[in-house]
Amino acid sequence: MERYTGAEAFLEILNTNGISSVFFNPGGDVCPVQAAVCRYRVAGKHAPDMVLCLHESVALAAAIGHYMVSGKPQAVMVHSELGTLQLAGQVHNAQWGRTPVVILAQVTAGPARTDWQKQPFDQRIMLRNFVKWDVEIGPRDNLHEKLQQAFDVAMAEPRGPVYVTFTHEVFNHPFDPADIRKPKLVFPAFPKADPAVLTNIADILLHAHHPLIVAGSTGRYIENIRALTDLAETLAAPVMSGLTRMNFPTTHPLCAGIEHIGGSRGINTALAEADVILSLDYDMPYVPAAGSPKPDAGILQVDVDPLTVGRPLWGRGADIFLQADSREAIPALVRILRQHITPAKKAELKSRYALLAAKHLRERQDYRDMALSKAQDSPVSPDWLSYCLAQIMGPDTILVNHLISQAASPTEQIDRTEPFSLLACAGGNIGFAVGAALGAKIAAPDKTVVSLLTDGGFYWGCPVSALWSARAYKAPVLYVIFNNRSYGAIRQIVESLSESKISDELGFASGLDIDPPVDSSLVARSCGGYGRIVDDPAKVMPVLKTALRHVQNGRSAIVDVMLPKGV
Ligand SMILES: Cc1ncc(C[n+]2csc(CCOP(=O)(O)OP(=O)(O)O)c2C)c(N)n1
Repeated sequence: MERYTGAEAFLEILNTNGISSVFFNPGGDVCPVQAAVCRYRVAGKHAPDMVLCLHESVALAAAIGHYMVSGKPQAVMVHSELGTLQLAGQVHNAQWGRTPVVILAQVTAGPARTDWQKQPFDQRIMLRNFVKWDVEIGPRDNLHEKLQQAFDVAMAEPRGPVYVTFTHEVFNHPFDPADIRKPKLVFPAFPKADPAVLTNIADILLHAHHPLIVAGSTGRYIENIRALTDLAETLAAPVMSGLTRMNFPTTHPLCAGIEHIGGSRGINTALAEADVILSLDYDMPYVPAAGSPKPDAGILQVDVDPLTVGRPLWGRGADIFLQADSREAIPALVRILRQHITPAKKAELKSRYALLAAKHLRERQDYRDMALSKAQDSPVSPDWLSYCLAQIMGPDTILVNHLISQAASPTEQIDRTEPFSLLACAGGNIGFAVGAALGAKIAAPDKTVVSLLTDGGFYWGCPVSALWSARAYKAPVLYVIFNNRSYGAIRQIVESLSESKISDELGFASGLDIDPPVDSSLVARSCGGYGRIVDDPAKVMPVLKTALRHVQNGRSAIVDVMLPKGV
């Protein structure tokens, strides 16, 4: 009789949920699944690709990157408590990024094991602060039903990670295929946005002099990009896009830019100038004090999770909280606005549109001029580097952007217009961009993926692990390091606290600088990639072009550009 175990049932669930890649790092507990994949392959049956990641945090970062491009639920397998601990800060990033990922690990602790306080050992407590749901599957559970429930919970809005532990028997035991029912893959619908509340929102927006729309993750649904454009044009309101998604084309005359978190340019002025802010699917986690909205600005928060349960918001509440699915709420708001716009209002909005369009044009020209004026700066200017990147990237290129001190430069220089062509980290763990770019490339093998990262982010991101997987799974990425040889953000804080100019000596003495830097070109070469360190501004463009050619020919590349130190 054909062998059919829990592991086969697991593969069936992955297949029906459209999971094409399992990002994993094994222990004995994953072996039954690896063995089932072998049996499936020998039998010519479809099983997902098992993408071996040499570090678990890369596995989870890759899953986040894959989801942000594919929109599909993700599965990550790690070895018991040891692998779980290695997932590290990516769990936080998955939570903040609302990533529907099911993380699976076996429980190895027997019933007699306790913690230091003599309480029963609870493996799931490790991730409980970050996940929507944690559950254990035991031998008496129907694996199929419980696992499907885990994927359903992860995918239901607001999406988020789920931690599933399982006992040793679960994947090894015979499983009756008759117990497998095709899942319905239907997620709970949200009640329609309350028309009275939407009418109120429309009224407030129409009376505002400087309304601003802020879109956080609306672009996770492709239809929202068109709908948001309709909304902005109907209201003649600028749109500031959150940095984690392509929500609104930067080339649109109403684009007020992509949010950047402090960094080289300080604050986004759009937030500080608005009298009413319509916040769509936006957490506002980092709004720095200086860039916060005016104290009397109206805040209208529309989100599937308007109170952002489990994640701190920005500490000042809102005038309206509306729980709604933006796919339904944005077009509904557009309809209401259109009904309420009088001919006089229409004329007013038309002139506001013209002013905003002129401002947009001016700003873009200023950005270009600024970058070009720095073309010869040595050390290399991040604006010049971003300008050069813009020249080698097509609209379809997927940009994985995790810069900190230079956050503003690429948002100003590199246009993003196509759905899913931008992804960035919603959480605070900086080791995101290396693994996320790998996952994005695996999700979209025909697209070019360019990952911008800090030197700190490069080291945190376990580059050897990610580059090994990129090579093995034919998922080459162009990594560009904006290298300031320092923990620049921390340096700024220490500089202000110490009230002293941080010299090289002080930077080293206080543990701020990562200098001398690691020779990343050797890291690239050790993993079969192309690597170059660039400190001459004239070499930036030619090296980027060469690196891109290597990537298009199947090799990952690291271009490590030396910028001014510490800033
Ligand atoms: C995993 C992790 N550890 C520590 C921090 C705290 N932290 C915030 S910014 C920063 C410095 C980041 O340096 P780098 O990534 O090189 O970027 P830069 O500030 O130089 O632009 C640190 C250590 C963090 N956010 N994430």
